[in-house]
Amino acid sequence: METKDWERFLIPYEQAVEELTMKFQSLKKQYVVMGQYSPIELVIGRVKKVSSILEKSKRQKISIEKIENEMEDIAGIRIICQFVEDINKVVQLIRERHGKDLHIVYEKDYVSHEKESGYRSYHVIIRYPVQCFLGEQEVLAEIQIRTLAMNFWATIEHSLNYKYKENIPEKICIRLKNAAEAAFSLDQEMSQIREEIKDAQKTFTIRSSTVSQI
Ligand code: 0O2
Repeated sequence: METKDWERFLIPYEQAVEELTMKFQSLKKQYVVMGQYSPIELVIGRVKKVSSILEKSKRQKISIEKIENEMEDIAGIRIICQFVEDINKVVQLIRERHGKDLHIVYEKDYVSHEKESGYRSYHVIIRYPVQCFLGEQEVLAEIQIRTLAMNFWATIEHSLNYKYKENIPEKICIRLKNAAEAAFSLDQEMSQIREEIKDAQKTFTIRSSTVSQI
């Protein structure tokens, strides 16, 4: 494909990323305005670079004609949460939208079933309709939902390892895997601390209301 063709091809993906990012950011804002805890901490969106699309199509043996129907993450949304439990809440929010403004194609749970590399994240593959110049067009998009700790690990590992797996010494891969486990332990520890704070707050509220009744 020529540069102009790629530009045209990517327009609906750019629109999908912009709309979805805005929708999830707005959802976060609504939680804040309503004075409620938001399971969404941060929303990031990106359209895959042409060089990455070509590299992935080569790696996964996807012909150029099939990219549109087979490459699921040209449009990518990343939703970052504070706590592991928030991931399920966000997935639930997305499931509630199925059949409304998006269609869930399938889900990949790399949180309970981490990848060989140590990667953890929850992926929801969706079809998202965008209104284009030539009418409605549905594009595939990947929503990745992960905690701050999972994102910290994935960002660093991606730049070090993911694309150059074969060239990274086994020793470093093992250390990266250990680091992924450490990040997950941190997530679990933070969740426990949060639960204990909640319990302490409940006890405090019950005690202070009993005192005010006396
Ligand atoms: P980008 O835009 O550079 O992040 P494959 O690419 O063949 O492994 P597939 O079949 O498309 O994967 O789906 P999968 O495994 O769910 O991976 C899709 C995306 O998840 C990747 O996109 C990464 O963003 C992320 N991911 C998956 N595995 C790992 C991992 O081991 N480490 C890190 N850091 N990220 C991972 P791309 O293609 O890398 O694109």
